[in-house]
Amino acid sequence: MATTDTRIHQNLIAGERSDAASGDTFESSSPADGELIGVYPRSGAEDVDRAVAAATEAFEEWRLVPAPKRGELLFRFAQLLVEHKAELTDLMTHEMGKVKAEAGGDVQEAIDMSYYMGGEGRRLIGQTTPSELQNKFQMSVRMPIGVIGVITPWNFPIAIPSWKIAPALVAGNTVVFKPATDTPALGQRFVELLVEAGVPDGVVNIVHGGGGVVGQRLVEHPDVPVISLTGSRETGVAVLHAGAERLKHVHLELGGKNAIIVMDDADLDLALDGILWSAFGTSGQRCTATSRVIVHEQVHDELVSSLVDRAEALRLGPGWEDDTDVGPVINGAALEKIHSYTQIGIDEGARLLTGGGIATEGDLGKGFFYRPTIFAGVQPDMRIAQEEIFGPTLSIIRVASEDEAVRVSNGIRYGLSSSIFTQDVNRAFRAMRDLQAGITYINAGTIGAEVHLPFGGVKETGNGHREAGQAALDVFTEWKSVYVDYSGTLQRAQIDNQ
Ligand code: UN1
Repeated sequence: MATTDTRIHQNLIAGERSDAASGDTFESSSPADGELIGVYPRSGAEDVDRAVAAATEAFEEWRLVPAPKRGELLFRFAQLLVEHKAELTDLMTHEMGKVKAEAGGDVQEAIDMSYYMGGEGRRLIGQTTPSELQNKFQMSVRMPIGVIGVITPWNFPIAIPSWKIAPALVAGNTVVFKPATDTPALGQRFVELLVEAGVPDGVVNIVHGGGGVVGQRLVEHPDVPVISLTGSRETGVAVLHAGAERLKHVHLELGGKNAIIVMDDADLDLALDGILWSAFGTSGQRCTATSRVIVHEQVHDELVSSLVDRAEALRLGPGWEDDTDVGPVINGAALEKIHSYTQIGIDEGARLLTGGGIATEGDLGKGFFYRPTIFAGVQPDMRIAQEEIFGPTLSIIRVASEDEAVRVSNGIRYGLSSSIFTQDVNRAFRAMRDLQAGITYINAGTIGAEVHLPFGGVKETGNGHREAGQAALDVFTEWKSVYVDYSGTLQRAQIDNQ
């Protein structure tokens, strides 16, 4: 099977494949069973420099390709993703670990984004406005910026690169792409399909390697004016600091500690479905995952007991098996971190209702599996209710009112996604207004964003930018205002119109 071949891979720079200048490599292996997926270059600063030089050179032609043509390339890419969906889905279950249905959804999100951004090639809409003077015309247009440094995480290894690379390309920029070291094979396939779709040499370059070296050099490189990063809060802060020296545009998509509120009038079966899906889908490794449930005391006991039953019925296993509900977590360090939070929760006095352990029976012992974990009796200020664990760990917080529920939901440093289950339309609208988050769901869990609306968070989830939708273009373009005076005389704005 192609996905189990041990193949040696290379960077792609200026349309040519190359090893790291140092010759160093690293391996990608499956979190489900340790199978070797591939060997990739462990690149260094000089490899990044070559890629940036190639992207800088390619920018001069690419920015002049008419935007509809750039969009057509994305349509071809989307079509190739459709054709390769099964292969990419299978590879994702092996390399990243998520279950088949979710892996297919990840690829589908990239298909949707590529079609959506392809269509932007015929829009990229600016504004025309009247002038305050006669015989003068004015408009604003979006301009490409240059070389975009794209640094992506392993949890959405096909979708997230598309969120950044598709808008970057349609707007006329070129790209140096560093995929996560846990999912290089998927990053590589993504770029190979772009090449097959006809992306010119140097327009998209991939440089494999660690964040400390490749990412760092990209962030510091004087010829990379924009960095788009999805990652941890800590990495985001470091990138922002490093980019500040050159006044770079730094687009950050960081953590979450998202809550589902369940009110006393909620459809509890629906809420249970939403919680299970949002808390344990992708083994909780989404920035939009639900890690807190804030439940009204009237329905607390009923909800919690059904939730525990349903969580215990989830089957752990490799993502490629049809009956797996929950796949592995990404690596040994993640497993340890997640497990350490179980001890933290116990030490803080929360009640561990289920899970809380590493699963090792049978073949699970070959991978990084953690049991779906539920704590009750959680206080809003406990570390397990404040810090992003990025695993299948859920904290239940009991509240007495809608006000308290909203206050607790907001009482964190992050602000990505939020949700309320209620049948009361007035409550739903108040929640829409009052929940401090970039995304609010009514009667649905905290995951399920679509590509044509802005995606991102408030507070420390980011720095104000958005991905997806038209909003993404703001990251990858600069506005230029153009004034055309056809009066043949000097007309002074703010003076000659008096
Ligand atoms: C992420 O977790 O980094 O809404 C992205 C969702 C997905 C995207 C998640 N469409 O959960």
